[in-house]
Amino acid sequence: MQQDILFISDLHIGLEKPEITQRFLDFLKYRASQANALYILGDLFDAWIGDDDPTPPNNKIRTQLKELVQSGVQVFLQPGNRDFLLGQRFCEDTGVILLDDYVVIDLFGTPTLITHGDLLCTDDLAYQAFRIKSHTEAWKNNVLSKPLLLRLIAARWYRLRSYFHKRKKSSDIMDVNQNTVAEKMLEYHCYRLIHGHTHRPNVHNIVINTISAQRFVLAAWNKNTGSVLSWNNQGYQIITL
Ligand SMILES: [Mn+2]
Repeated sequence: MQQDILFISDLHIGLEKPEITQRFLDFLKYRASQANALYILGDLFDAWIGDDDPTPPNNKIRTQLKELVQSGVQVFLQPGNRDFLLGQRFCEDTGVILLDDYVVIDLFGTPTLITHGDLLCTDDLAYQAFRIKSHTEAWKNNVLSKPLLLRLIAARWYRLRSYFHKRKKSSDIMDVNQNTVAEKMLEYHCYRLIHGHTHRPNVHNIVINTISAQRFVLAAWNKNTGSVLSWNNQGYQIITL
């Protein structure tokens, strides 16, 4: 046991990206199994259209996560903007614990705020409006009650649309809003924040009300590499897979 706590996000796993799936399965088996806990901070999947979707590689991932949990490693999952429909059944299947959008954890003595990161991008008004709508029970129930095939088609369409939308938006809008970051850290009394979503990996040293704080931005995984933030009682390191 290396007695560390691992953070990952933005793997965007999907059928057409087998390299990322394989790297994740290997990571669970050989690296996460040595840790105390694993936090997945959203967008593990590129799209999640319901816990009943058996499209590969969903079942392989369910099985490997379950094995990890059964071996004694706690696995926590925060929903991202792509996989916020992950639900109770997925948790029952895997033993993974689903977390709220904002959670404070005790990271070796330092209260640390974790979140996917999309809620911090408050300059993107259109997205935030969609987010409010799509997170209502009525919206989710409406989607999840549709036949699986219809949801599969809709997801393809949605991803295509989102791809073109993203290209139109200015890159500032796609990043976090600094005031929102400060507000949230103050609200949760945390001077350390870990999030993903923006695909702009970095460690930002900031000052909030004269107190120095840190904002860790996790890296997205891609075809060639994966990134893991690892903490132990000595500090942190960023592992490249
Ligand atoms: Mn995201």
